[in-house]
Amino acid sequence: MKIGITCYPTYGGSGVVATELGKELASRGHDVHFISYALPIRLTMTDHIYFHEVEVLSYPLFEYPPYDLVLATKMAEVMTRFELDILHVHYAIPHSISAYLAKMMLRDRVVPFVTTLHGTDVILVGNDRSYLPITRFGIENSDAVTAVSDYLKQRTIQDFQIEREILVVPNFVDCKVYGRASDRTLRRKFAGDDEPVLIHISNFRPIKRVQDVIGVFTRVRTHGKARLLMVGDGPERPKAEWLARTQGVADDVIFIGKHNDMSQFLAMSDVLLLPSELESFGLVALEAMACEVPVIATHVGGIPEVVRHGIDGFLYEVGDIDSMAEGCLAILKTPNLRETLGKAARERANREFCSSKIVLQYEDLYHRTIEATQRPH
Ligand code: GMT
Repeated sequence: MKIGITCYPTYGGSGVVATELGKELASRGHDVHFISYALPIRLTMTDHIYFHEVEVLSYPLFEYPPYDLVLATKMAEVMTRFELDILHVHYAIPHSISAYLAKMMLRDRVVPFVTTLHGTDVILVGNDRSYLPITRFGIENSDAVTAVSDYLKQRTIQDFQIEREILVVPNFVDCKVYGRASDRTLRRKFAGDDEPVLIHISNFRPIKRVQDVIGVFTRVRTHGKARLLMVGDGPERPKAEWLARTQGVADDVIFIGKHNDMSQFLAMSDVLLLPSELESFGLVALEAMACEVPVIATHVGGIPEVVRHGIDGFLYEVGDIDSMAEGCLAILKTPNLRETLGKAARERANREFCSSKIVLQYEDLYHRTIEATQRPH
């Protein structure tokens, strides 16, 4: 197939999922055309992968340059020139609207589009009445819609009064790339052999509650040596750095910043901390599980569909940092518990969320959607 993919190219789960999906599809022989304003961060140009940059013209009249229109124009151009069979957009706003416009612009052919909902697109927009009608329009007029968890599907149906079918296709991980590291060289750069390594990876937005990450670590640190790796960057990073200083743990908290390869940090860590206020899926939890890293997270959104409490890690109420610290200490101090949880987590990631299996679901959906579009109504 010839498949177009549009996503946000910046750091964030939706762009990562779109990029990994495109790479998998290309490795299976499909031609994959990425259409975005920059090269997605994890994208490497290999056979069958193409990138089309959307360049936004600025003009003094435009206080807000209309990216969605330029994107629609580029989508229509790529659809025609490369004879795309289907377009897959990740994140409803504005991508599904641009895809709809592009589809309408074509005269000779119909190129269907699939919209994948990732979470903040629906949940934040759902709370903002100014975007709600256009988001609902995009969802209703997509040729197929998927959501990354059952939670997100139900939330979308409820918030937008959607009646059309929404298919749940969970996020996935490449279990060949994500796994436990046997070589301790990288780990020794950050921690002594007697120091467990806790890790947090995010875009440091308020929804991630980085203050709770520092709070949990501070409590764990009072019971013995430990180190915390903070990977990523975003608006709450200064607050996290300040808290680490004021709570007296700054020497043991390492802020790594943005990085393209998270797998190497997860592969050497002992516990992942994900105390988010909300996650529609929690991709980083799945990536940690594939690396045999137990997860301490919140019982919110789609996280319980990924992490099983007491089997792959432990789930708590939002803000309950005392219990999270207790769970963390149990993992670190109970003999073999980290290994037992880690092995169960890896086994689940491999069995339920392996990229090779999930990509087949998308391929099947593309075939069905193309076929339905060609069928006379
Ligand atoms: O979590 C973020 O702020 C980034 C956001 C995104 O749009 O990239 O992540 C969302 O999509 C990810 C990939 O499907 C999910 O794993 C995250 O749970 C989801 N974030 C939220 O729902 C807050």
